[in-house]
Amino acid sequence: MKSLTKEELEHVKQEFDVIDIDKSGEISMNEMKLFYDKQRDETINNLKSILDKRLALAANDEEKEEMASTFNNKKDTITKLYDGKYELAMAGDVDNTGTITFDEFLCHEGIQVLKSRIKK
Ligand SMILES: [Ca+2]
Repeated sequence: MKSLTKEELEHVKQEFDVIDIDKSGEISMNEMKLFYDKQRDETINNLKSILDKRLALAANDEEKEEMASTFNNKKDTITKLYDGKYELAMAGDVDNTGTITFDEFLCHEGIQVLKSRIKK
């Protein structure tokens, strides 16, 4: 039976504390949403700045339109991705209280850590 190392456990705890904005010891749906919305916005903003640089170099309007449409498609994909991550994270609320306790978070995140270990 594999278990998390002290460092991995510490990392999960740190992540929990980042999401638990009001430090109540539980992650509310709102806190979880904010966490993933922030990641989503950062990802989209990065893409947007790449788009802006490429638009400046575009040869013509047609190319610009194509770039903008590719960007919009990616934006939709990213939005769906983070909505999915949020849904998945809240599915960790096994006792249906509407909040994620550290134990629930650890169950969900701990599995991700162990999975990533297998991939290595
Ligand atoms: Ca909280």
